[in-house]
Amino acid sequence: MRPIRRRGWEITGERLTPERVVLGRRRLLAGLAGALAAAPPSAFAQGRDPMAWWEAQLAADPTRGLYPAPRSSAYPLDRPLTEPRHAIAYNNFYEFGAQKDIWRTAQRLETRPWTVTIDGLVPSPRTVDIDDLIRRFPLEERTYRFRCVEGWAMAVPWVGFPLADLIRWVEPLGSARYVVFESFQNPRIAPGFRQTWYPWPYLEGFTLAEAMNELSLIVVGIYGRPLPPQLGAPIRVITPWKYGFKQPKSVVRITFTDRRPVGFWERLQPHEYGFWANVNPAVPHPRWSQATERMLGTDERRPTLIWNGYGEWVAGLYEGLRHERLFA
Ligand SMILES: Nc1nc2c(c(=O)[nH]1)N[C@H]1C(S)=C(S)[C@@H](COP(=O)(O)O)O[C@H]1N2
Ligand SMILES: [Mo]
Repeated sequence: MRPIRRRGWEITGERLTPERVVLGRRRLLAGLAGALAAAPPSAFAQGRDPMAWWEAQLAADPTRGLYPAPRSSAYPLDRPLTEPRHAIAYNNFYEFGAQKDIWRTAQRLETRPWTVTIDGLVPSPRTVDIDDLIRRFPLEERTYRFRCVEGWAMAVPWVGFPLADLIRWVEPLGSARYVVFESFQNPRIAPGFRQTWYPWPYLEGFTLAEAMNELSLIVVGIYGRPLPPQLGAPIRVITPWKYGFKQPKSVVRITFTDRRPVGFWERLQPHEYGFWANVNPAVPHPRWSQATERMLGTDERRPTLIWNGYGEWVAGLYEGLRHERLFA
């Protein structure tokens, strides 16, 4: 944990590790003990190269034959793609720890067998095997910008299918107004669950209109391959106009509901994180400016784009909602 020595405006959120709660000393010590106890004993012996790990996993992945997926030209980028080695080694995945280098611990995630339960306000709740789910919809590749609320950003080719396709398949009841995504919860493999002050499981939700937007993607791959565990294998959500914390990894449950969900970070720090969390350079986080962002793997800072540059697709979703806290 880093103490805050300067005011938020003078330092970026990234350096403040902002998504961490300001913990009491006792909790901090308990957390450290838990993390040490759960550290894989042979972690160092297993190698320090995340690309090599990823390579090794591919051979066993039952969906590898679905790649490469055709790239959609509808979502051009205004910047170079982030190099894979940076995107796969600088992550937020609090189940595996609150540092950015959790990639190695995340290799403990067992991504097969894996099922996703779809329930709530649907005519027929179901639990589907991940490989059946992935094969049900045609995969495509899309290059998207990605922006973490901490001030770092990347541009990556995701592989997946529109969330709208899944929703049309499930045909939620007319009373459904939100869709909620819940991440895996297995304390046996992930040390973060011992940090009991976090409101596990990680979950986030969207209005049905947001979820049906053509940009909303169910993601199963990146850079022409299945996702590595640290990026949320075997299945995650991407809504590129929102801050990264709105986009749960390693999803096991998709629930349709008529009640607005309170997400993981909103539950933890409601004065800092809200339901909408749309990217906006003009609305600072309570502890730092959002005017610029750093591209992963570089020292380059770029101006943050309103709606992360996706206003053409999504601004209309929020007309008439100006009284809401749309940008935090
Ligand atoms: N289950 C889960 N999903 C999560 C998180 C997390 O800690 N746990 N972190 C979120 C945050 S804050 C960000 S910025 C992105 C990071 O995605 P990446 O590591 O693939 O870049 O994942 C989001 N989804
Ligand atoms: Mo984030």
